[in-house]
Amino acid sequence: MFMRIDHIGIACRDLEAKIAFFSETFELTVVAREVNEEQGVKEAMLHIADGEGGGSYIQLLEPLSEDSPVGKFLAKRGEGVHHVAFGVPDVADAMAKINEKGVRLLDERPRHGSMGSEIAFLHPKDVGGMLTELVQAARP
Ligand code: V0V
Ligand code: CO
Repeated sequence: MFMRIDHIGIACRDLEAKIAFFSETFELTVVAREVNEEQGVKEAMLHIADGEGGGSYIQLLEPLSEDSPVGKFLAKRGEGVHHVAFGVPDVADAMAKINEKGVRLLDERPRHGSMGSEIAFLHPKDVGGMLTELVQAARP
């Protein structure tokens, strides 16, 4: 079902400062920047590698408001790893198969994600405490 790790999402207070740190320290290139109102984030994707069905990235996330998912996470836990996203061939199909196994979905249908992807989240309490995202990358 999972083809690769699509991205690791990192919650940060100052997106520009973290972009500078990650790109300079690890020699990574920013390939996309987006404001996603629905998810309450301003985010940047730093490219690591290319894989089957899409690439692998670090996703830096700054909240648009305190009551957004990332805003609440920062208040509760501070900066750090917020979620792990796995690449799947078909997000709706993966959602159905995973939900059948008793894992709660946080989305009833796929949402718009970074770089034209289709995404959905799984409840962290059902995945060993890890907020998990499914990503179907945009077709090239
Ligand atoms: C909360 N919890 C987490 C967590 N956030 N555990 C692990 N990782 C996280 N990131 C724990 C929290 O400590 C609580 O456990 C429990 O889950 C319920 O959390 P809560 O604080 O009561 O509830 P909320 O209101 O903070 O909601 C948490 C959830 C919410 C996960 C339901 O953040 C959500 O719906 N997230 C999905 C959307 C999202 O995160 N979007 C931003 C990324 P205790 O304390 O009760 O034990 S957008 C993105 O990645 C994009 C656009 C992309 O990739 O393209
Ligand atoms: Co993400």
